[in-house]
Amino acid sequence: MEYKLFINGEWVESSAGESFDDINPATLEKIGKIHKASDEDVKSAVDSAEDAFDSWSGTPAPQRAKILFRAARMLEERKEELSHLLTVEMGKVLKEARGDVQEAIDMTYYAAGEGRRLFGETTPSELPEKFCMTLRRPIGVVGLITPWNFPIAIPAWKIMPALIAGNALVLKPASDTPIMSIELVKILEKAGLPKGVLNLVMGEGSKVGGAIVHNKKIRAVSFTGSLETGKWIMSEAGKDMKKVSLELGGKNPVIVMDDANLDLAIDGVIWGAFGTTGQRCTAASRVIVHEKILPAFQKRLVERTKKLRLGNGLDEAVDVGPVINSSQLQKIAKYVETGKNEGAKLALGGKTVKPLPGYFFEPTIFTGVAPDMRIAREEIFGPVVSLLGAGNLDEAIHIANSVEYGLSSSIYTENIKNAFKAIEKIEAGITYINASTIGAEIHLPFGGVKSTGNGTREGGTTAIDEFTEIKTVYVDYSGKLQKAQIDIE
Ligand code: UN1
Repeated sequence: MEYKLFINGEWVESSAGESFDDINPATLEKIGKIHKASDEDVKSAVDSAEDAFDSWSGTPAPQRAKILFRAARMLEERKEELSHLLTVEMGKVLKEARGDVQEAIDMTYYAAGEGRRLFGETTPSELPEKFCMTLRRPIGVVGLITPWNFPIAIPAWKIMPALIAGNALVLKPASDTPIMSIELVKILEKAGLPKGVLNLVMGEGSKVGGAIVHNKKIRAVSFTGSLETGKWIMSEAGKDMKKVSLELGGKNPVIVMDDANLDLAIDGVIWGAFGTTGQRCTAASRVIVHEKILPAFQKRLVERTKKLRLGNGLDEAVDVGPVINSSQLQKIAKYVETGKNEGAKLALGGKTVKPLPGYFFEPTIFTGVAPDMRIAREEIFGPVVSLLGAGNLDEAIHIANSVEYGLSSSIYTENIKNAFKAIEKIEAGITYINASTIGAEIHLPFGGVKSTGNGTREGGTTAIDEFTEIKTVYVDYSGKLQKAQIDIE
């Protein structure tokens, strides 16, 4: 199958005649030939978004919402087929692929509902016969750059709130998973989105992403991906005062207290660490266990993890799919070497395996990990989890906070005091009590503190904040000059 760029409502070929292959990471079969955008293609995409902006932003939001509601219904009808395609393209097991598509459905309905809200505020004036309010305006042409680990959910998280707010968009999906974005764009096209409102360009982040970030007509950039790229985008976009929202890495801790329900904690750690083959920003990558229960916890975790089945995600009996590509596989293997050299002990896994020709890595558990080791501080983005010991809750929270990231976090405890202390003290955008670090729902804010982001949040009503500007309006109907701060008693 050949997949073209979508510019100004047309599916067009790469103007440079360039393309790249989309590969199934489980089987290494080629599933598509993807057209690669040239600088000129990115420019046309941005120009057509700019042309479409006036009429789209002038369309009443409840009318924009009708298109989103239609798209949501189409996504729902095609859920099973899209989930299948998602597993083939990205590798996550079918059950999780269905979750990914469901997250896109949920976000599309949620954003569509915002079409009849998009609330501003009203508040009294300090002066008589004067009315004060705020309203939301779209930002303009917005660039969206999305990762491969949630190939349809994350594009939907960005596209839907941005559209309902009245922006015109240029989307660049990750080169490992462009087909899911292409399908999403096709659905929006069929649902009646006017031409030019959403444009799709594929290609390398450094080139195509760079061309988006550097285009003067782009007023905002929303990016999910690595810290390194996020820093680059922030500094480049900052030169033109573009609004930037960043959703970067995580090194998410699970604290397991000595009063925890151990079965529950083990279920949560396995799901958090090895679900999606550990390829979530929210993955549980550090488990900080109370020393009293550490040996028992470790033994049971290893026993349970051994039972996980690796293979093609299309097989419903498989628990863990492949990692996305060979460079990720090498990166994970390198981190395992680093962990061993740093003195951590491998309690399970640690090797590349070949149940199929694709990129598979065993679920891996490190014990005896010290907080200053690289495997305890850096994002691995693979099926590798580190166990650390702590003598009490304060120490556990201290370790939890000792990394640069702050996305998700979790504590297992039956003690309400411990739970609330964790809520208060853990430096993270998300804290789960007696649940794993993954499982965010679309109608709540999603994002993190410290190097995980720049203070914005996706999802929830905060998604609307990400994609709107606030206009403050004063209406003086007194018919005379009234001076704020001065004409007061
Ligand atoms: C991500 O890993 O980038 O909470 C997003 C979760 C999912 C979203 C993860 N709902 O893990």
